[in-house]
Amino acid sequence: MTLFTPTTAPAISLFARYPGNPILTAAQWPYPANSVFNPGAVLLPSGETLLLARVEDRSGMSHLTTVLSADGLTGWRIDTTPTMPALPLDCPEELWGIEDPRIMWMPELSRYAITYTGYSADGPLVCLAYTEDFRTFDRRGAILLPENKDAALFPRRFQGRWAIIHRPVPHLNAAKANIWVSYSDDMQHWGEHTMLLEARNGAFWDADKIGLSTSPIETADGWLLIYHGVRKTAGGVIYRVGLALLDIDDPCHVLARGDEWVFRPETNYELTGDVPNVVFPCGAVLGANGDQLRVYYGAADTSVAVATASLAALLDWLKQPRNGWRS
Ligand code: BMA
Repeated sequence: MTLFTPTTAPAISLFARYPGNPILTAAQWPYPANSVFNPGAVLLPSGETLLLARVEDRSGMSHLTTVLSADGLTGWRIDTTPTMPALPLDCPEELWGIEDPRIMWMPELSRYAITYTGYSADGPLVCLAYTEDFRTFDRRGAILLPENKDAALFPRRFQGRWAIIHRPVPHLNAAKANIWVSYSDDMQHWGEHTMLLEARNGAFWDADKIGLSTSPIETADGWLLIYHGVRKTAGGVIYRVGLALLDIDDPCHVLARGDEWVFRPETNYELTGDVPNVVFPCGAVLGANGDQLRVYYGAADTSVAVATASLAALLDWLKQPRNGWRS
């Protein structure tokens, strides 16, 4: 059982919202859109920040569109047509759209891997595509069975095998949804399924349902995980964000996990929208100074916002004995 120890310093000060939020909305879109949210993010070799935004069209289906900025905050250039449309005729796993991409540069493959949710007739499942340029996409189809989402790859092999984090839901109306790790020789066939983080119980902010937010972030102390927890309340669900740290050589080994959330819906654009009370990061980029992390998130399933944090401060916060850290 986890015992709860209150802190003296409010964890919320770890993240600072960009004053220009929301940075992307449907009103700016070059073609009709209902909402723009939950973008994957990557820093390109040119230094530009690329977001692959989820765009929900006016039928309710989502596709992905590339957006670029020199500083990752302003001057966003939006593709004028959907960059990665769903292809329901060729890919049945994309019947009702594609959602919530996570991006990882894979040095061994010299390509980016995009893990995203395919909304199939049998529910959400994890799909994989590769790209070199965010113009053409080499789709590899569904790599994990439904219901499953919130998947991201590690950028290199562990003892010869690739590893993926994902969030299966064991059965319809299951009481709990936890975060798992699986392994593969070829990134197509996955096994050795291992539970990584369990949703907590009772009143915890991350009771019952959790999922990975951004792709794992490599640090000197281990893999930083930013994850979301879903709290069910009488007023609806609240999506908040927490932190965990994994062993750098063994991603199944959890070094630390915070008891408290570190980011929650607070502003008008997070509290109101198509789905109120949601902050849902899918991408993070480390700035040139190697410390400032820009976390891109969907706000209320309606717009895209960004918050910054010091990577060192996040790790210091996690590396407290009360978060399970043993130095
Ligand atoms: C999750 C996903 C996200 C969405 C969130 C809040 O289950 O479907 O795409 O942002 O719910 O509605």
